[in-house]
Amino acid sequence: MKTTSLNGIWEFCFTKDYTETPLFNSMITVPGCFDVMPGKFGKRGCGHYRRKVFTNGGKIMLTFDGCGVHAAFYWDGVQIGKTVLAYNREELIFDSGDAGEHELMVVTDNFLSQEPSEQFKFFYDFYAFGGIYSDVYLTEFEPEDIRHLAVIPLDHTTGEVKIQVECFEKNPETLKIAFDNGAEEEIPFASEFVKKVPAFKVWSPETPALHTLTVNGKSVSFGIRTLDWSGKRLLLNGKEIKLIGCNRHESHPEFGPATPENLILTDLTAIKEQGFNFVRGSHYPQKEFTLEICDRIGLLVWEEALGWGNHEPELTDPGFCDNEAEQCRRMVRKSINHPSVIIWGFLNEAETNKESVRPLIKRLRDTIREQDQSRPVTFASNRPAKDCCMDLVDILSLNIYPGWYDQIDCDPDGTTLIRPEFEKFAEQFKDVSKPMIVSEIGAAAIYGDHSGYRWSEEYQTDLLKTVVNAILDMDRYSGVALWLFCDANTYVGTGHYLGRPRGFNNKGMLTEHRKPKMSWYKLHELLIERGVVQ
Ligand code: ADA
Repeated sequence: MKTTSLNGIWEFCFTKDYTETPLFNSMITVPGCFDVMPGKFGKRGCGHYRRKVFTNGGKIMLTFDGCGVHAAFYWDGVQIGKTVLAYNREELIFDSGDAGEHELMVVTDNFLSQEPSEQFKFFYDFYAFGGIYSDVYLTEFEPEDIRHLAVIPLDHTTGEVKIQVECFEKNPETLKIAFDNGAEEEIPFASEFVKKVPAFKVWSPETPALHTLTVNGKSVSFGIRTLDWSGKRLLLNGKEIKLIGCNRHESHPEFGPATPENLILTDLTAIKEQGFNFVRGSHYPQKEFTLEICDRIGLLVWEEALGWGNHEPELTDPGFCDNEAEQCRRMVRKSINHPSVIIWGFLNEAETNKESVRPLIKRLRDTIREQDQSRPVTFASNRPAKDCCMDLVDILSLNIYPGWYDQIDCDPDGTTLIRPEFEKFAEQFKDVSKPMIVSEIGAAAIYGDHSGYRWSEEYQTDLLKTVVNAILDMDRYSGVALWLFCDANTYVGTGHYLGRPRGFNNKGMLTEHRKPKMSWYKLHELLIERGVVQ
């Protein structure tokens, strides 16, 4: 099996719709969004990406790790697939024809439609960029090559792991297995079996030890750690853990979601060095590179399928439901080996106060559990007081904005609303034997506003410090993901409450160009004072 990256320079053309003939008179890099380019910023239309690919002939697999809003894929002019699942992995297996040079073309648009079945809606509070924004690669394989290898840790005290093997077309007679490039063991083929990792080390945020498993030449990296959410506390490797972290969008004004690796590494390292142990990948499946870094630096991740504020008509639409379930399936399959991923999520802030939505929530939970029972499943609810679906999932996750959206006439000090709100939910859920976390909370701050009022760096600082202190003080809460790591592109004028000055969600602790606001520094000091960071 041979995997080759198809990232790099591709021929490119932008057209305003599908009727215009593409001229391919310019170039673009892959990954690369087209609507961050000069002259195309903010435009809706189609990006046509084209390049030559050399193969040895026969069946191949092309993998696209994120493009959209919609995309169609062509090989030598023939359509080989299409997707409506932005941010999700697409694997296309087909006969590439004779050995030699071929043409690969991707046509991807950033049109937002009002169709209920659409996954990326016009009202989402983050900008829908267009293009191929993640890695593309080619895999040339033999029928018996291994397509997918999953390693699921079972016991952090014995190093036992469950291994699942899936081949491309045919199962080989035997499997040659080695851990950490050590001695090879040959066993009869099995699609699932249990092994003990020799001389294993436990993965944790403090000691993010990784292992490698190689089976018939295919290698994957994994970590040994276990999670327990059977009571009110979340346990990592048998010990209670408090998640203190933030939400992060894979976004930058100059790159959209085609964030360069250097930026991802810098963001995640900054989050870790801040003293946070947790990042919620809002609101879509995460890039491989992002998760690889989280594995390596020991940052715990909540990964979720794309969704935002979806309403009953979509949540009961068969097309939307099938797509959301397919997203959940692909997300788990893609990320199963990452020890950093400790929570699976979906459908941020859906209308989960409607009974009619329960079948979908149950379906998504079951889709995830069918593939992985080693991690808890949740969704972030912005209506916890009247939510009727939270009993279906493993963690109670609250998106609440006391001191910002709620009781907005409470000036001068909305921060006094935080603890009472936390106490209210602690009381509401006191008999529910599930961990509870605040999955979003925050306040916007315009960089440089030092008025002390709402929108100032001071107000944001006070609010976030109050939140972190309360979460650290209150036993009922297993953690918080502050909203938001850095300011991120969204829309002005789409009716978002209180508006979105500059076309950004300004609740970042850093600006969109990663300049820290006051809250970033002050929270670090607080985490030192509270003994969270040494
Ligand atoms: C919600 C939502 C976020 C963001 C936030 C806000 O909680 O989940 O994506 O829109 O509100 O800034 O209002």
